[in-house]
Amino acid sequence: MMPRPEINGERLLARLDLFAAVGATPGGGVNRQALTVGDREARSLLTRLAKARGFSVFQDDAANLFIRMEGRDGSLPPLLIGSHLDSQPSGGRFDGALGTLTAFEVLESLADAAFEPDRPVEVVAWTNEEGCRFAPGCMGSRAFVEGKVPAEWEGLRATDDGSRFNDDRLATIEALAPEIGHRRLGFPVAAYLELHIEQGPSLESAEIPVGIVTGVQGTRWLEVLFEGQTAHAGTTALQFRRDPLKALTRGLAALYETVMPEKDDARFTVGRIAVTPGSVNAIPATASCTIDLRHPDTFVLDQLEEDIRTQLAGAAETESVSFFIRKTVDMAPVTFSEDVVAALQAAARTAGFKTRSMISGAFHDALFLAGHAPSAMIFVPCRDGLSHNEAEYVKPEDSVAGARMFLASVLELLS
Ligand code: HGY
Ligand code: MN
Ligand code: MN
Ligand code: MN
Repeated sequence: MMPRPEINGERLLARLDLFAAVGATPGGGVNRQALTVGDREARSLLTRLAKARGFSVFQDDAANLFIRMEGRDGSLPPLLIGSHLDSQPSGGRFDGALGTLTAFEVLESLADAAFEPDRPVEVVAWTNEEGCRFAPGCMGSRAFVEGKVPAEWEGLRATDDGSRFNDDRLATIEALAPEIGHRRLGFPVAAYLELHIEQGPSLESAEIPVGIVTGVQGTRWLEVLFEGQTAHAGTTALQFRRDPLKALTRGLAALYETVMPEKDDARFTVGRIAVTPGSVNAIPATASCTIDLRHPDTFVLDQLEEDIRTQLAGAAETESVSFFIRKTVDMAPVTFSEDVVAALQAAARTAGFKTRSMISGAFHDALFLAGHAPSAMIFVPCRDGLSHNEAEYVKPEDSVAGARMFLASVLELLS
């Protein structure tokens, strides 16, 4: 009788420490932005670990990284599990990495028990989930589902050093090419499962170790630009100014004070703001910002997007400046597969976990995979629900419990 696969908690926790050292920041977090040296170092580390276990490793034209365990019938579409290794510039050591490393720990625990699944099981580390260095987010999973690298990404420039997306994508592929195989973009997948930290407070406050994620809310990113006239700060009377920053701040104040509070389940964030020419004694020529807008309901997103355009255009008119707005990301809300959610609920019963069903406030690669294969997610609690912050933290016992739930779910999906 084959031993039942077991998670090796110590091994997982040691791996989390190992990867937390890649791109480590002084504040205890990580800066492993997509397609940078830090991202490549994490990919190379995971590749070395995978090859040491005898798994085969591949990448595709979007630099997605795959680790394959063979099954009895290699022609069957694999069960795909994973997340991402790229991070925010002041990111935490668990966002993405926990999901990727628990997926790898599941593969290792299957191998430890000489478990031979009917179908292959593959771990994936998706390219550029975060979208902060190159927008949009979830580039790797989107390209995988679409089967191509979208042409409009050709000209993309990195927000940190201005490098070209394609240059960094190809350099990342090149870096591992001698050691691993290459595959075409996109292949049939039996089901996709991703574990991730909740990045919100509800599991921790309810003291529930496992969230069963039934869907993801919608996300839209907008880029806003006001153009006025730069002039002397000391000699230009207020009534003769065409000040784009005054228009931007007036418009944002209206959105913060009146529009957004009416929809308390909406999420409105201005993450980046810039002024040119940026001289202390010159009225700005331009003022620009990014907007991240989220809500579970597409109709409400449409309404809020309309309100944003109206408020900002009105502020531009009041200040006699030009106004431009561009949508760069539009991720519609998704509902995950009822069958996979049911398998997670069955696994939680088998493994003895109390769970809570919830939708995700953050977007994830599973949002795109949901359009390609039956998909769902598992959440684990993180301290104070804090994420996209160097202080992001998951209790060791919660990381291990999440991995055990992940293994139980994989065994359920393979049964
Ligand atoms: O922004 C997001 O929702 C994801 O965490 N990158
Ligand atoms: Mn993430
Ligand atoms: Mn993130
Ligand atoms: Mn994600």
